[in-house]
Amino acid sequence: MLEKYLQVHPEVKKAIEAGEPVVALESTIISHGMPYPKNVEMAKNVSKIIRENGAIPATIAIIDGVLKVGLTEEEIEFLGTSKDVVKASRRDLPFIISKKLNGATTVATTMILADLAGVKVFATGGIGGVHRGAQETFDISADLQELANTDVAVICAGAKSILDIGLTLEYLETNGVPVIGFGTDEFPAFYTRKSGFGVDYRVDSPMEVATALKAKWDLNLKGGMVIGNPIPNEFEMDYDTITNAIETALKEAEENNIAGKKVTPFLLDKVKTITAGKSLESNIELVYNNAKIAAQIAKDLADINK
Ligand code: PSU
Ligand code: MN
Repeated sequence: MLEKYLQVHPEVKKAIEAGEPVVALESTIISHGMPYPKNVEMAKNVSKIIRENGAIPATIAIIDGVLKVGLTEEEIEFLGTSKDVVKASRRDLPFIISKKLNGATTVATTMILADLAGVKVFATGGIGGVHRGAQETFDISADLQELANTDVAVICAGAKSILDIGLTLEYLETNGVPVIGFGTDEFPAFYTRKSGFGVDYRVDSPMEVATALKAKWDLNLKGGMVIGNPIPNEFEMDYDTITNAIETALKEAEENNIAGKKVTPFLLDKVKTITAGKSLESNIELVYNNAKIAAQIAKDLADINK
């Protein structure tokens, strides 16, 4: 039944069946999160980094209505250049299939498809969350509900302060989603290493994360885990520069009545322009750093499951 919709790349399929480590990657970051050609360059390098760290990369997207786990370089190039790609969250899936569209998967949808294929570890840049002003707008990313329900671990550099980080953490707490600091006691804020908010647990090794994940799922404590891995020191942005850029971007979004799924891509693009591309460089570097740790976690998880 599943095969009717889902196509797992042969190399990825072989690895999953053999219990070898696989790391899922999202595609909204390629189509809506970064401009061409940096997006495609980033996506290819991320796959390379995952291989260098002993796991198989599986970039996830929907091509002509087919759910794909593991893309070819041509498919990555297509997603990075085509204007015809829908930002696909959970509710879009049935229609992207029925209308045979192309879809880029958000964190939420990447988790769903990874789980369907049997991939448990996923690396990205940042998760969606509770937006500032959500008390009025109700703008809360579907990523958070997915983390509550779907058994996939997400390695990210925290949440950007385009979001309300405090409310995002409260939401995750309510929904029973563990929030971990990898080598830190603070939840990272994407472009910066610190957010001013603590994490539930600090862990200092990939094996410790793998052990906790195994325990969680052995006990059927459904849902994911957020592993916050701070951006490396040398790529961190200046706090005032990024804070000012985000404030300006938020103001422009409001003035232009940007709403719904357009909000996050709009803000990312504005921040990039305001910082003259510096935020994009930081964004790319933190994804690489997450890919590396995710591959190591996937490896340790595969080892303890053998
Ligand atoms: N944060 C980034 N880059 C991104 C995204 C978030 O730095 O590309 C994307 C991810 O795919 C995430 C999605 O799942 O935005 C969240 O969108 P929304 O806020 O509309 O749920
Ligand atoms: Mn939203």
